[in-house]
Amino acid sequence: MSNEYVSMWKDLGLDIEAHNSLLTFLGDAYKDIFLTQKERPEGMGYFDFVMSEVHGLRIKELMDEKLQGRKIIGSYCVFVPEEIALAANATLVGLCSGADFAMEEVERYLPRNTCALIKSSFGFKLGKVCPYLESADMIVGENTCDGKKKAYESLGSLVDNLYIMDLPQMKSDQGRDLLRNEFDRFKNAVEELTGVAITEDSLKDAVKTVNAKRSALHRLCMLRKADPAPISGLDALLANQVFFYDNPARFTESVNKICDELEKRIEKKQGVAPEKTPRILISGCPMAVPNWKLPWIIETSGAVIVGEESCVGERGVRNLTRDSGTTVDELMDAITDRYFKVDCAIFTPNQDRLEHIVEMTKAYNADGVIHYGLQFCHPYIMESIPVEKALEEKNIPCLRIETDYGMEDAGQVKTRVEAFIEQLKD
Ligand code: BJ8
Repeated sequence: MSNEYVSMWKDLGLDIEAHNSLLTFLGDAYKDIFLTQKERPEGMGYFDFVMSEVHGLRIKELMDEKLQGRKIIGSYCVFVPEEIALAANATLVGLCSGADFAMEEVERYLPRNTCALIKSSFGFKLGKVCPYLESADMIVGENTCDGKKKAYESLGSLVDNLYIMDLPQMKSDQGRDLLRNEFDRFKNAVEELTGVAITEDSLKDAVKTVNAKRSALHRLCMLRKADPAPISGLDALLANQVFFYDNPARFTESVNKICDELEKRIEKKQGVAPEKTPRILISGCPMAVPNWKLPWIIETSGAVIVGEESCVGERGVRNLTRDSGTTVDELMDAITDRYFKVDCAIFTPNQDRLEHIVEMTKAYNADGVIHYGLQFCHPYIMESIPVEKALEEKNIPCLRIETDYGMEDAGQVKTRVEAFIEQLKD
């Protein structure tokens, strides 16, 4: 690692030793899981580079942006509108993490039976290993599940720049009004942070930038309908994960480049696995870097993942924002309408999500669905039962997996996944 990065991390207050061990773990896992895959598209080279520099070059870029007066906003949820941040000269980065860290310390703040995603975020703060969190000028927490809601109360004692966004729990007119009001309040807070007033032009440009990012990922999703699958689920997940860190324009260009390559592969019937390999749709909790356990198990057990019904996946990117508004107010309405469609399991009732999972299964020619619930995540684990029922009604096989970030249950999960894949072959 270059000395320049080490001094940058020191300036950010990272624990250099702990951070080095995290980077070693990340590098090893990446090598074992991603670089051993066969027939990877050449365009994945860009994502390999991004991952090798995820705490290096990208952080340097963010620090340079800060020197030029730009602000960095960190978020834990796809409900935080990137459009508003961009329009006010700020960069939005994702802060969720997918590995256990400093767990003993974490359990001084959170009960043991808290989901791994929340614990991990605390672990990265307490262990001083997340340069994104440390470079953020504002950290946005949102009132989604009870776990996050209460955890942010404790996080407030660990950081001095926490902003809480309230969110509705029902898709009613009142729920939409609440979201619109909260987005207005967020807009005011971001303008105050950056000292930049959002204009119709800046908001329109930001909407276009984010739409382009989402469209590129959507294009990638559509190409995964092909059999043989032109890209592995692991690589597609990686692109979805990088969405939360990368420079938006560069990300869009890189994903579109991969899509060009995939189109050629599809023409030549070239795939990452032979035709008729069992095809899986994953549905459920988001998977943050480096949470690659379940996809890795699935794709080393004789199946290929063809879609993710997840916030790090289609739930996060599927809807675009109308960019036809001619005033800030109209554009804010369009942003509200777009985000109000996100069918997170914190909503009740959440029929749209059930229908969307069935739709996705058909659209991607999936043979079965694996529902991924993080242990202690009540919204998704409880909703996995209606999901399974909705799929059963359509004769779509479903396997419900409940797990965490640890590898202790990997053997057991693999056995269940293998049995499920065998059943799909019958
Ligand atoms: S919009 S899915 S990103 S809240 S896994 S912390 S739900 S107990 S992450 Fe999410 Fe926004 Fe919804 Fe998406 Fe709670 Fe469950 Fe943990 Fe979760």
